[in-house]
Amino acid sequence: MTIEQEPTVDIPTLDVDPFSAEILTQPYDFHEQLREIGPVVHLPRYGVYAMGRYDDVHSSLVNWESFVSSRGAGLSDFKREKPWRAPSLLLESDPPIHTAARTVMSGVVSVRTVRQLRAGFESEADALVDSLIERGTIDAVTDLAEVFPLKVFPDAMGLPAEGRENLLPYGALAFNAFGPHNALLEAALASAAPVQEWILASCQRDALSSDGFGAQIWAAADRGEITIEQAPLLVRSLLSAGVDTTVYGIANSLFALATNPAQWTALHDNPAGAKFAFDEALRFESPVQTFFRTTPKPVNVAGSSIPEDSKVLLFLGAANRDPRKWGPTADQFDIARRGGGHVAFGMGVHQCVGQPIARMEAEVILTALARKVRRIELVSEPRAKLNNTLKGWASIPVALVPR
Ligand code: Z7Z
Repeated sequence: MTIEQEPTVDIPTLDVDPFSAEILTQPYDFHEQLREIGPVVHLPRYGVYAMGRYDDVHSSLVNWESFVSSRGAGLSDFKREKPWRAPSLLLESDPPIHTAARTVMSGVVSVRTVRQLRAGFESEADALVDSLIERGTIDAVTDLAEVFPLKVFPDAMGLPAEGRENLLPYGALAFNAFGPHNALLEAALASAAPVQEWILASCQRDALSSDGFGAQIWAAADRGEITIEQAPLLVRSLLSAGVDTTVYGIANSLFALATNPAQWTALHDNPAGAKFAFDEALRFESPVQTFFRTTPKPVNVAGSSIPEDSKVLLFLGAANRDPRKWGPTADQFDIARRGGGHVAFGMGVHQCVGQPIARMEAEVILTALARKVRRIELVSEPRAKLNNTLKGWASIPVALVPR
């Protein structure tokens, strides 16, 4: 038993599977239920605790000592189960081990290093948007949101052109693997062996050009800031977390804009607002919907006592629509809101280290579109893409009407 600092209340239970196809595609009613029923909710289906209110999700993310990452950011507790791959030095670690890896990575993907890539990204974006406008009707996912990051990010990493088709399937695997061992994970695992092999090989020094992020990670190992054994794992982190997340983020932004024509018009009238539109889109439909932490000790959250050794599922997507934080229009997409403060990139010591490049990719492609496209209109039903962690689209057929 522990000494409680605060009075405790009973933790309510919800017999719902948040990883079911229904909730993965339409999570928002469930999110509301989760937020309203209490600050902490027990999900007996998986024997885990869950939070969906902004303040509680935020403070749990910041409190890395009570909500650790070293036991995995997925459902699996690394103390009890062998992870599906060697744990990430960044994601699946706590300070002080986390700190050295994080310091190297924030030097590699800094605002300064990313600034030097901007002009190149802008010409890629302009060329892509021009060719898409020429076609008129396109798929905003497979012709745009996948194409742009899959060109500029692997180039920035220093990856060769061959084999890049493995990046999206690897991301799908990594993000499905944070959830339960359901049909989605099974499907991702089915064809994963060659994909995993390619990723592993691509993390080695001689697979990477001498001027990309990959080479800079290896240079940090040469300087002794990390060990030589750690370098390929940090390259793997960028390949795991750097592609699907931005693809989903850009696609979700385009979906929100295409289905809210007045918002597109506002952006078209002021393309400099692209970066704010992206933040609001991340808040409105967060690509990373959930991940887990683990409690090494009992912990009290807003009067609810979570036992030691619990897995805790944090609903970033629910926090980002919590009316307690965002007011009565939380469910509306409004680029004038200035959605900053959302937890779509996480918060605290693990907050997305790739943010500078993710933001720059999104800003550059949305700016090019905003300048050149007067209207973006859905031409048929979008199709959702299912993933245990990511929310997004497999297909968004749109017409681009040039200015
Ligand atoms: O280090 C890694 O391999 C890594 C993988 C996934 C880092 C981060 C993520 C991740 C990103 C997990 C966003 C959840 C949400």
